[in-house]
Amino acid sequence: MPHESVPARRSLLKLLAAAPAASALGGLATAAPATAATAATVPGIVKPTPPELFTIRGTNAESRFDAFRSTGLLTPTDRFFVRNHTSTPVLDAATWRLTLWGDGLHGRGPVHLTYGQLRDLPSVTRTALVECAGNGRSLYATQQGETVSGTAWTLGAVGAARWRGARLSDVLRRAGIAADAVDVQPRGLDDEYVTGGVNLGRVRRPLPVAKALDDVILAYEMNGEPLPYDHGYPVRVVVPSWVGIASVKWLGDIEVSTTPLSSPWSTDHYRLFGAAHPPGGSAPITRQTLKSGYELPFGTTLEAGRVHRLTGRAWSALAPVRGVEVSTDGGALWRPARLLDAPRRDGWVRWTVPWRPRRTGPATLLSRTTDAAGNIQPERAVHNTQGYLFNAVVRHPVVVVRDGEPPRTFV
Ligand SMILES: Nc1nc2c(c(=O)[nH]1)N[C@H]1C(S)=C(S)[C@@H](COP(=O)(O)O)O[C@H]1N2
Ligand SMILES: [Mo]
Repeated sequence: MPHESVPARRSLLKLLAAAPAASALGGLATAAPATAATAATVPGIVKPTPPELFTIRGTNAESRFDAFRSTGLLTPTDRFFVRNHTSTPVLDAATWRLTLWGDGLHGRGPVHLTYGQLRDLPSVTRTALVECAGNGRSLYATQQGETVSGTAWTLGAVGAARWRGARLSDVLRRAGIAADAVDVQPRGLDDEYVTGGVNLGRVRRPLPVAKALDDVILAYEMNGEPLPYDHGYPVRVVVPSWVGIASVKWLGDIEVSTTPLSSPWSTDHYRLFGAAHPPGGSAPITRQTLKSGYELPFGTTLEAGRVHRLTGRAWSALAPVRGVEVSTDGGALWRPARLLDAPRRDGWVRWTVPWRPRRTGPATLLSRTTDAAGNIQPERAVHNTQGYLFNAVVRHPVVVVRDGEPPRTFV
């Protein structure tokens, strides 16, 4: 467990990163923690992102999938991926307001809610994964030889947390949502996003009323603590089973509309474009897909002649996981892995399989999820130009070495 071997400096950073808790309870000043001078930070991300837990990709921090090995069903904040279009704003719950507005409200005028008023509404607690639509994107290139644009995630743009908050449906009803409202559009308080010289405005994406009234949460707690700054403090949207972009962080306002809404995040991005898709692109993507992965670094070494207890995770946004099969010989022979958790919706299951490699040299480990709706990870994912929804079986390279050879990592 590499994260536990790093000495005291980390505990100090953890304390600093826990600042939202103090500010929510005691009204302390909410200045950004003074971690900028340490190596383990990324500009724009407040919490430490040490290399044993994260891979930095621009303004984003990808979780190392092998760092999930020592965790349970929930992903601790210290290793939960961060996807920021710009940078984490350090907001103050005491002055925060949520504004609901638009022609889809009875009263027409805007409605405001304070943090206290939101917390006074009945709360719900549920586990849900947040997973970027582009999780696994780099595998389109490395595994399928296809060109895609966007952040080159491997498998670590996903995490599971226990979210507590108010139901979006309660908030919408309280604000007076009209019967003929069709879309709502949450928007973040982070900076406007400028890309290729074009200002796309603040991060926002329409959500159909049917989903908004179903199981969406306005979350103020993550794993029993106030939301960390990087994950949306003081309030974020959590849209279970949908692509991560729907779960808007640092929520500031929600437009409620009787006509369909759009944003660059539902028109130019987060649709499927390419030869296999309709000419103008698919409808905006909604649900995530299914995946699985080994909790090992790519290219890691394993000793020949001894039994390795390989572990991994499997998840599906479409139905509970039914089973996981693995192959340790590049896909010729498959056998079932043992599931360590009862499959449930919106979570992942841990699995394990023993492997005693005999021959030294490169080997390819594969894993394949099947879910209760009969979905199964295909051999190839259907290409789309922006590399969304990668669902294919991942070919995980390892190197088997002779007993006693010093461990090395081949990338
Ligand atoms: N306001 C705001 N919300 C946002 C984003 C953002 O940059 N700004 N990124 C989105 C994307 S693309 C993803 S995948 C998830 C990531 O959530 P996390 O950083 O808490 O893991 O947040 C979403 N919500
Ligand atoms: Mo994302």
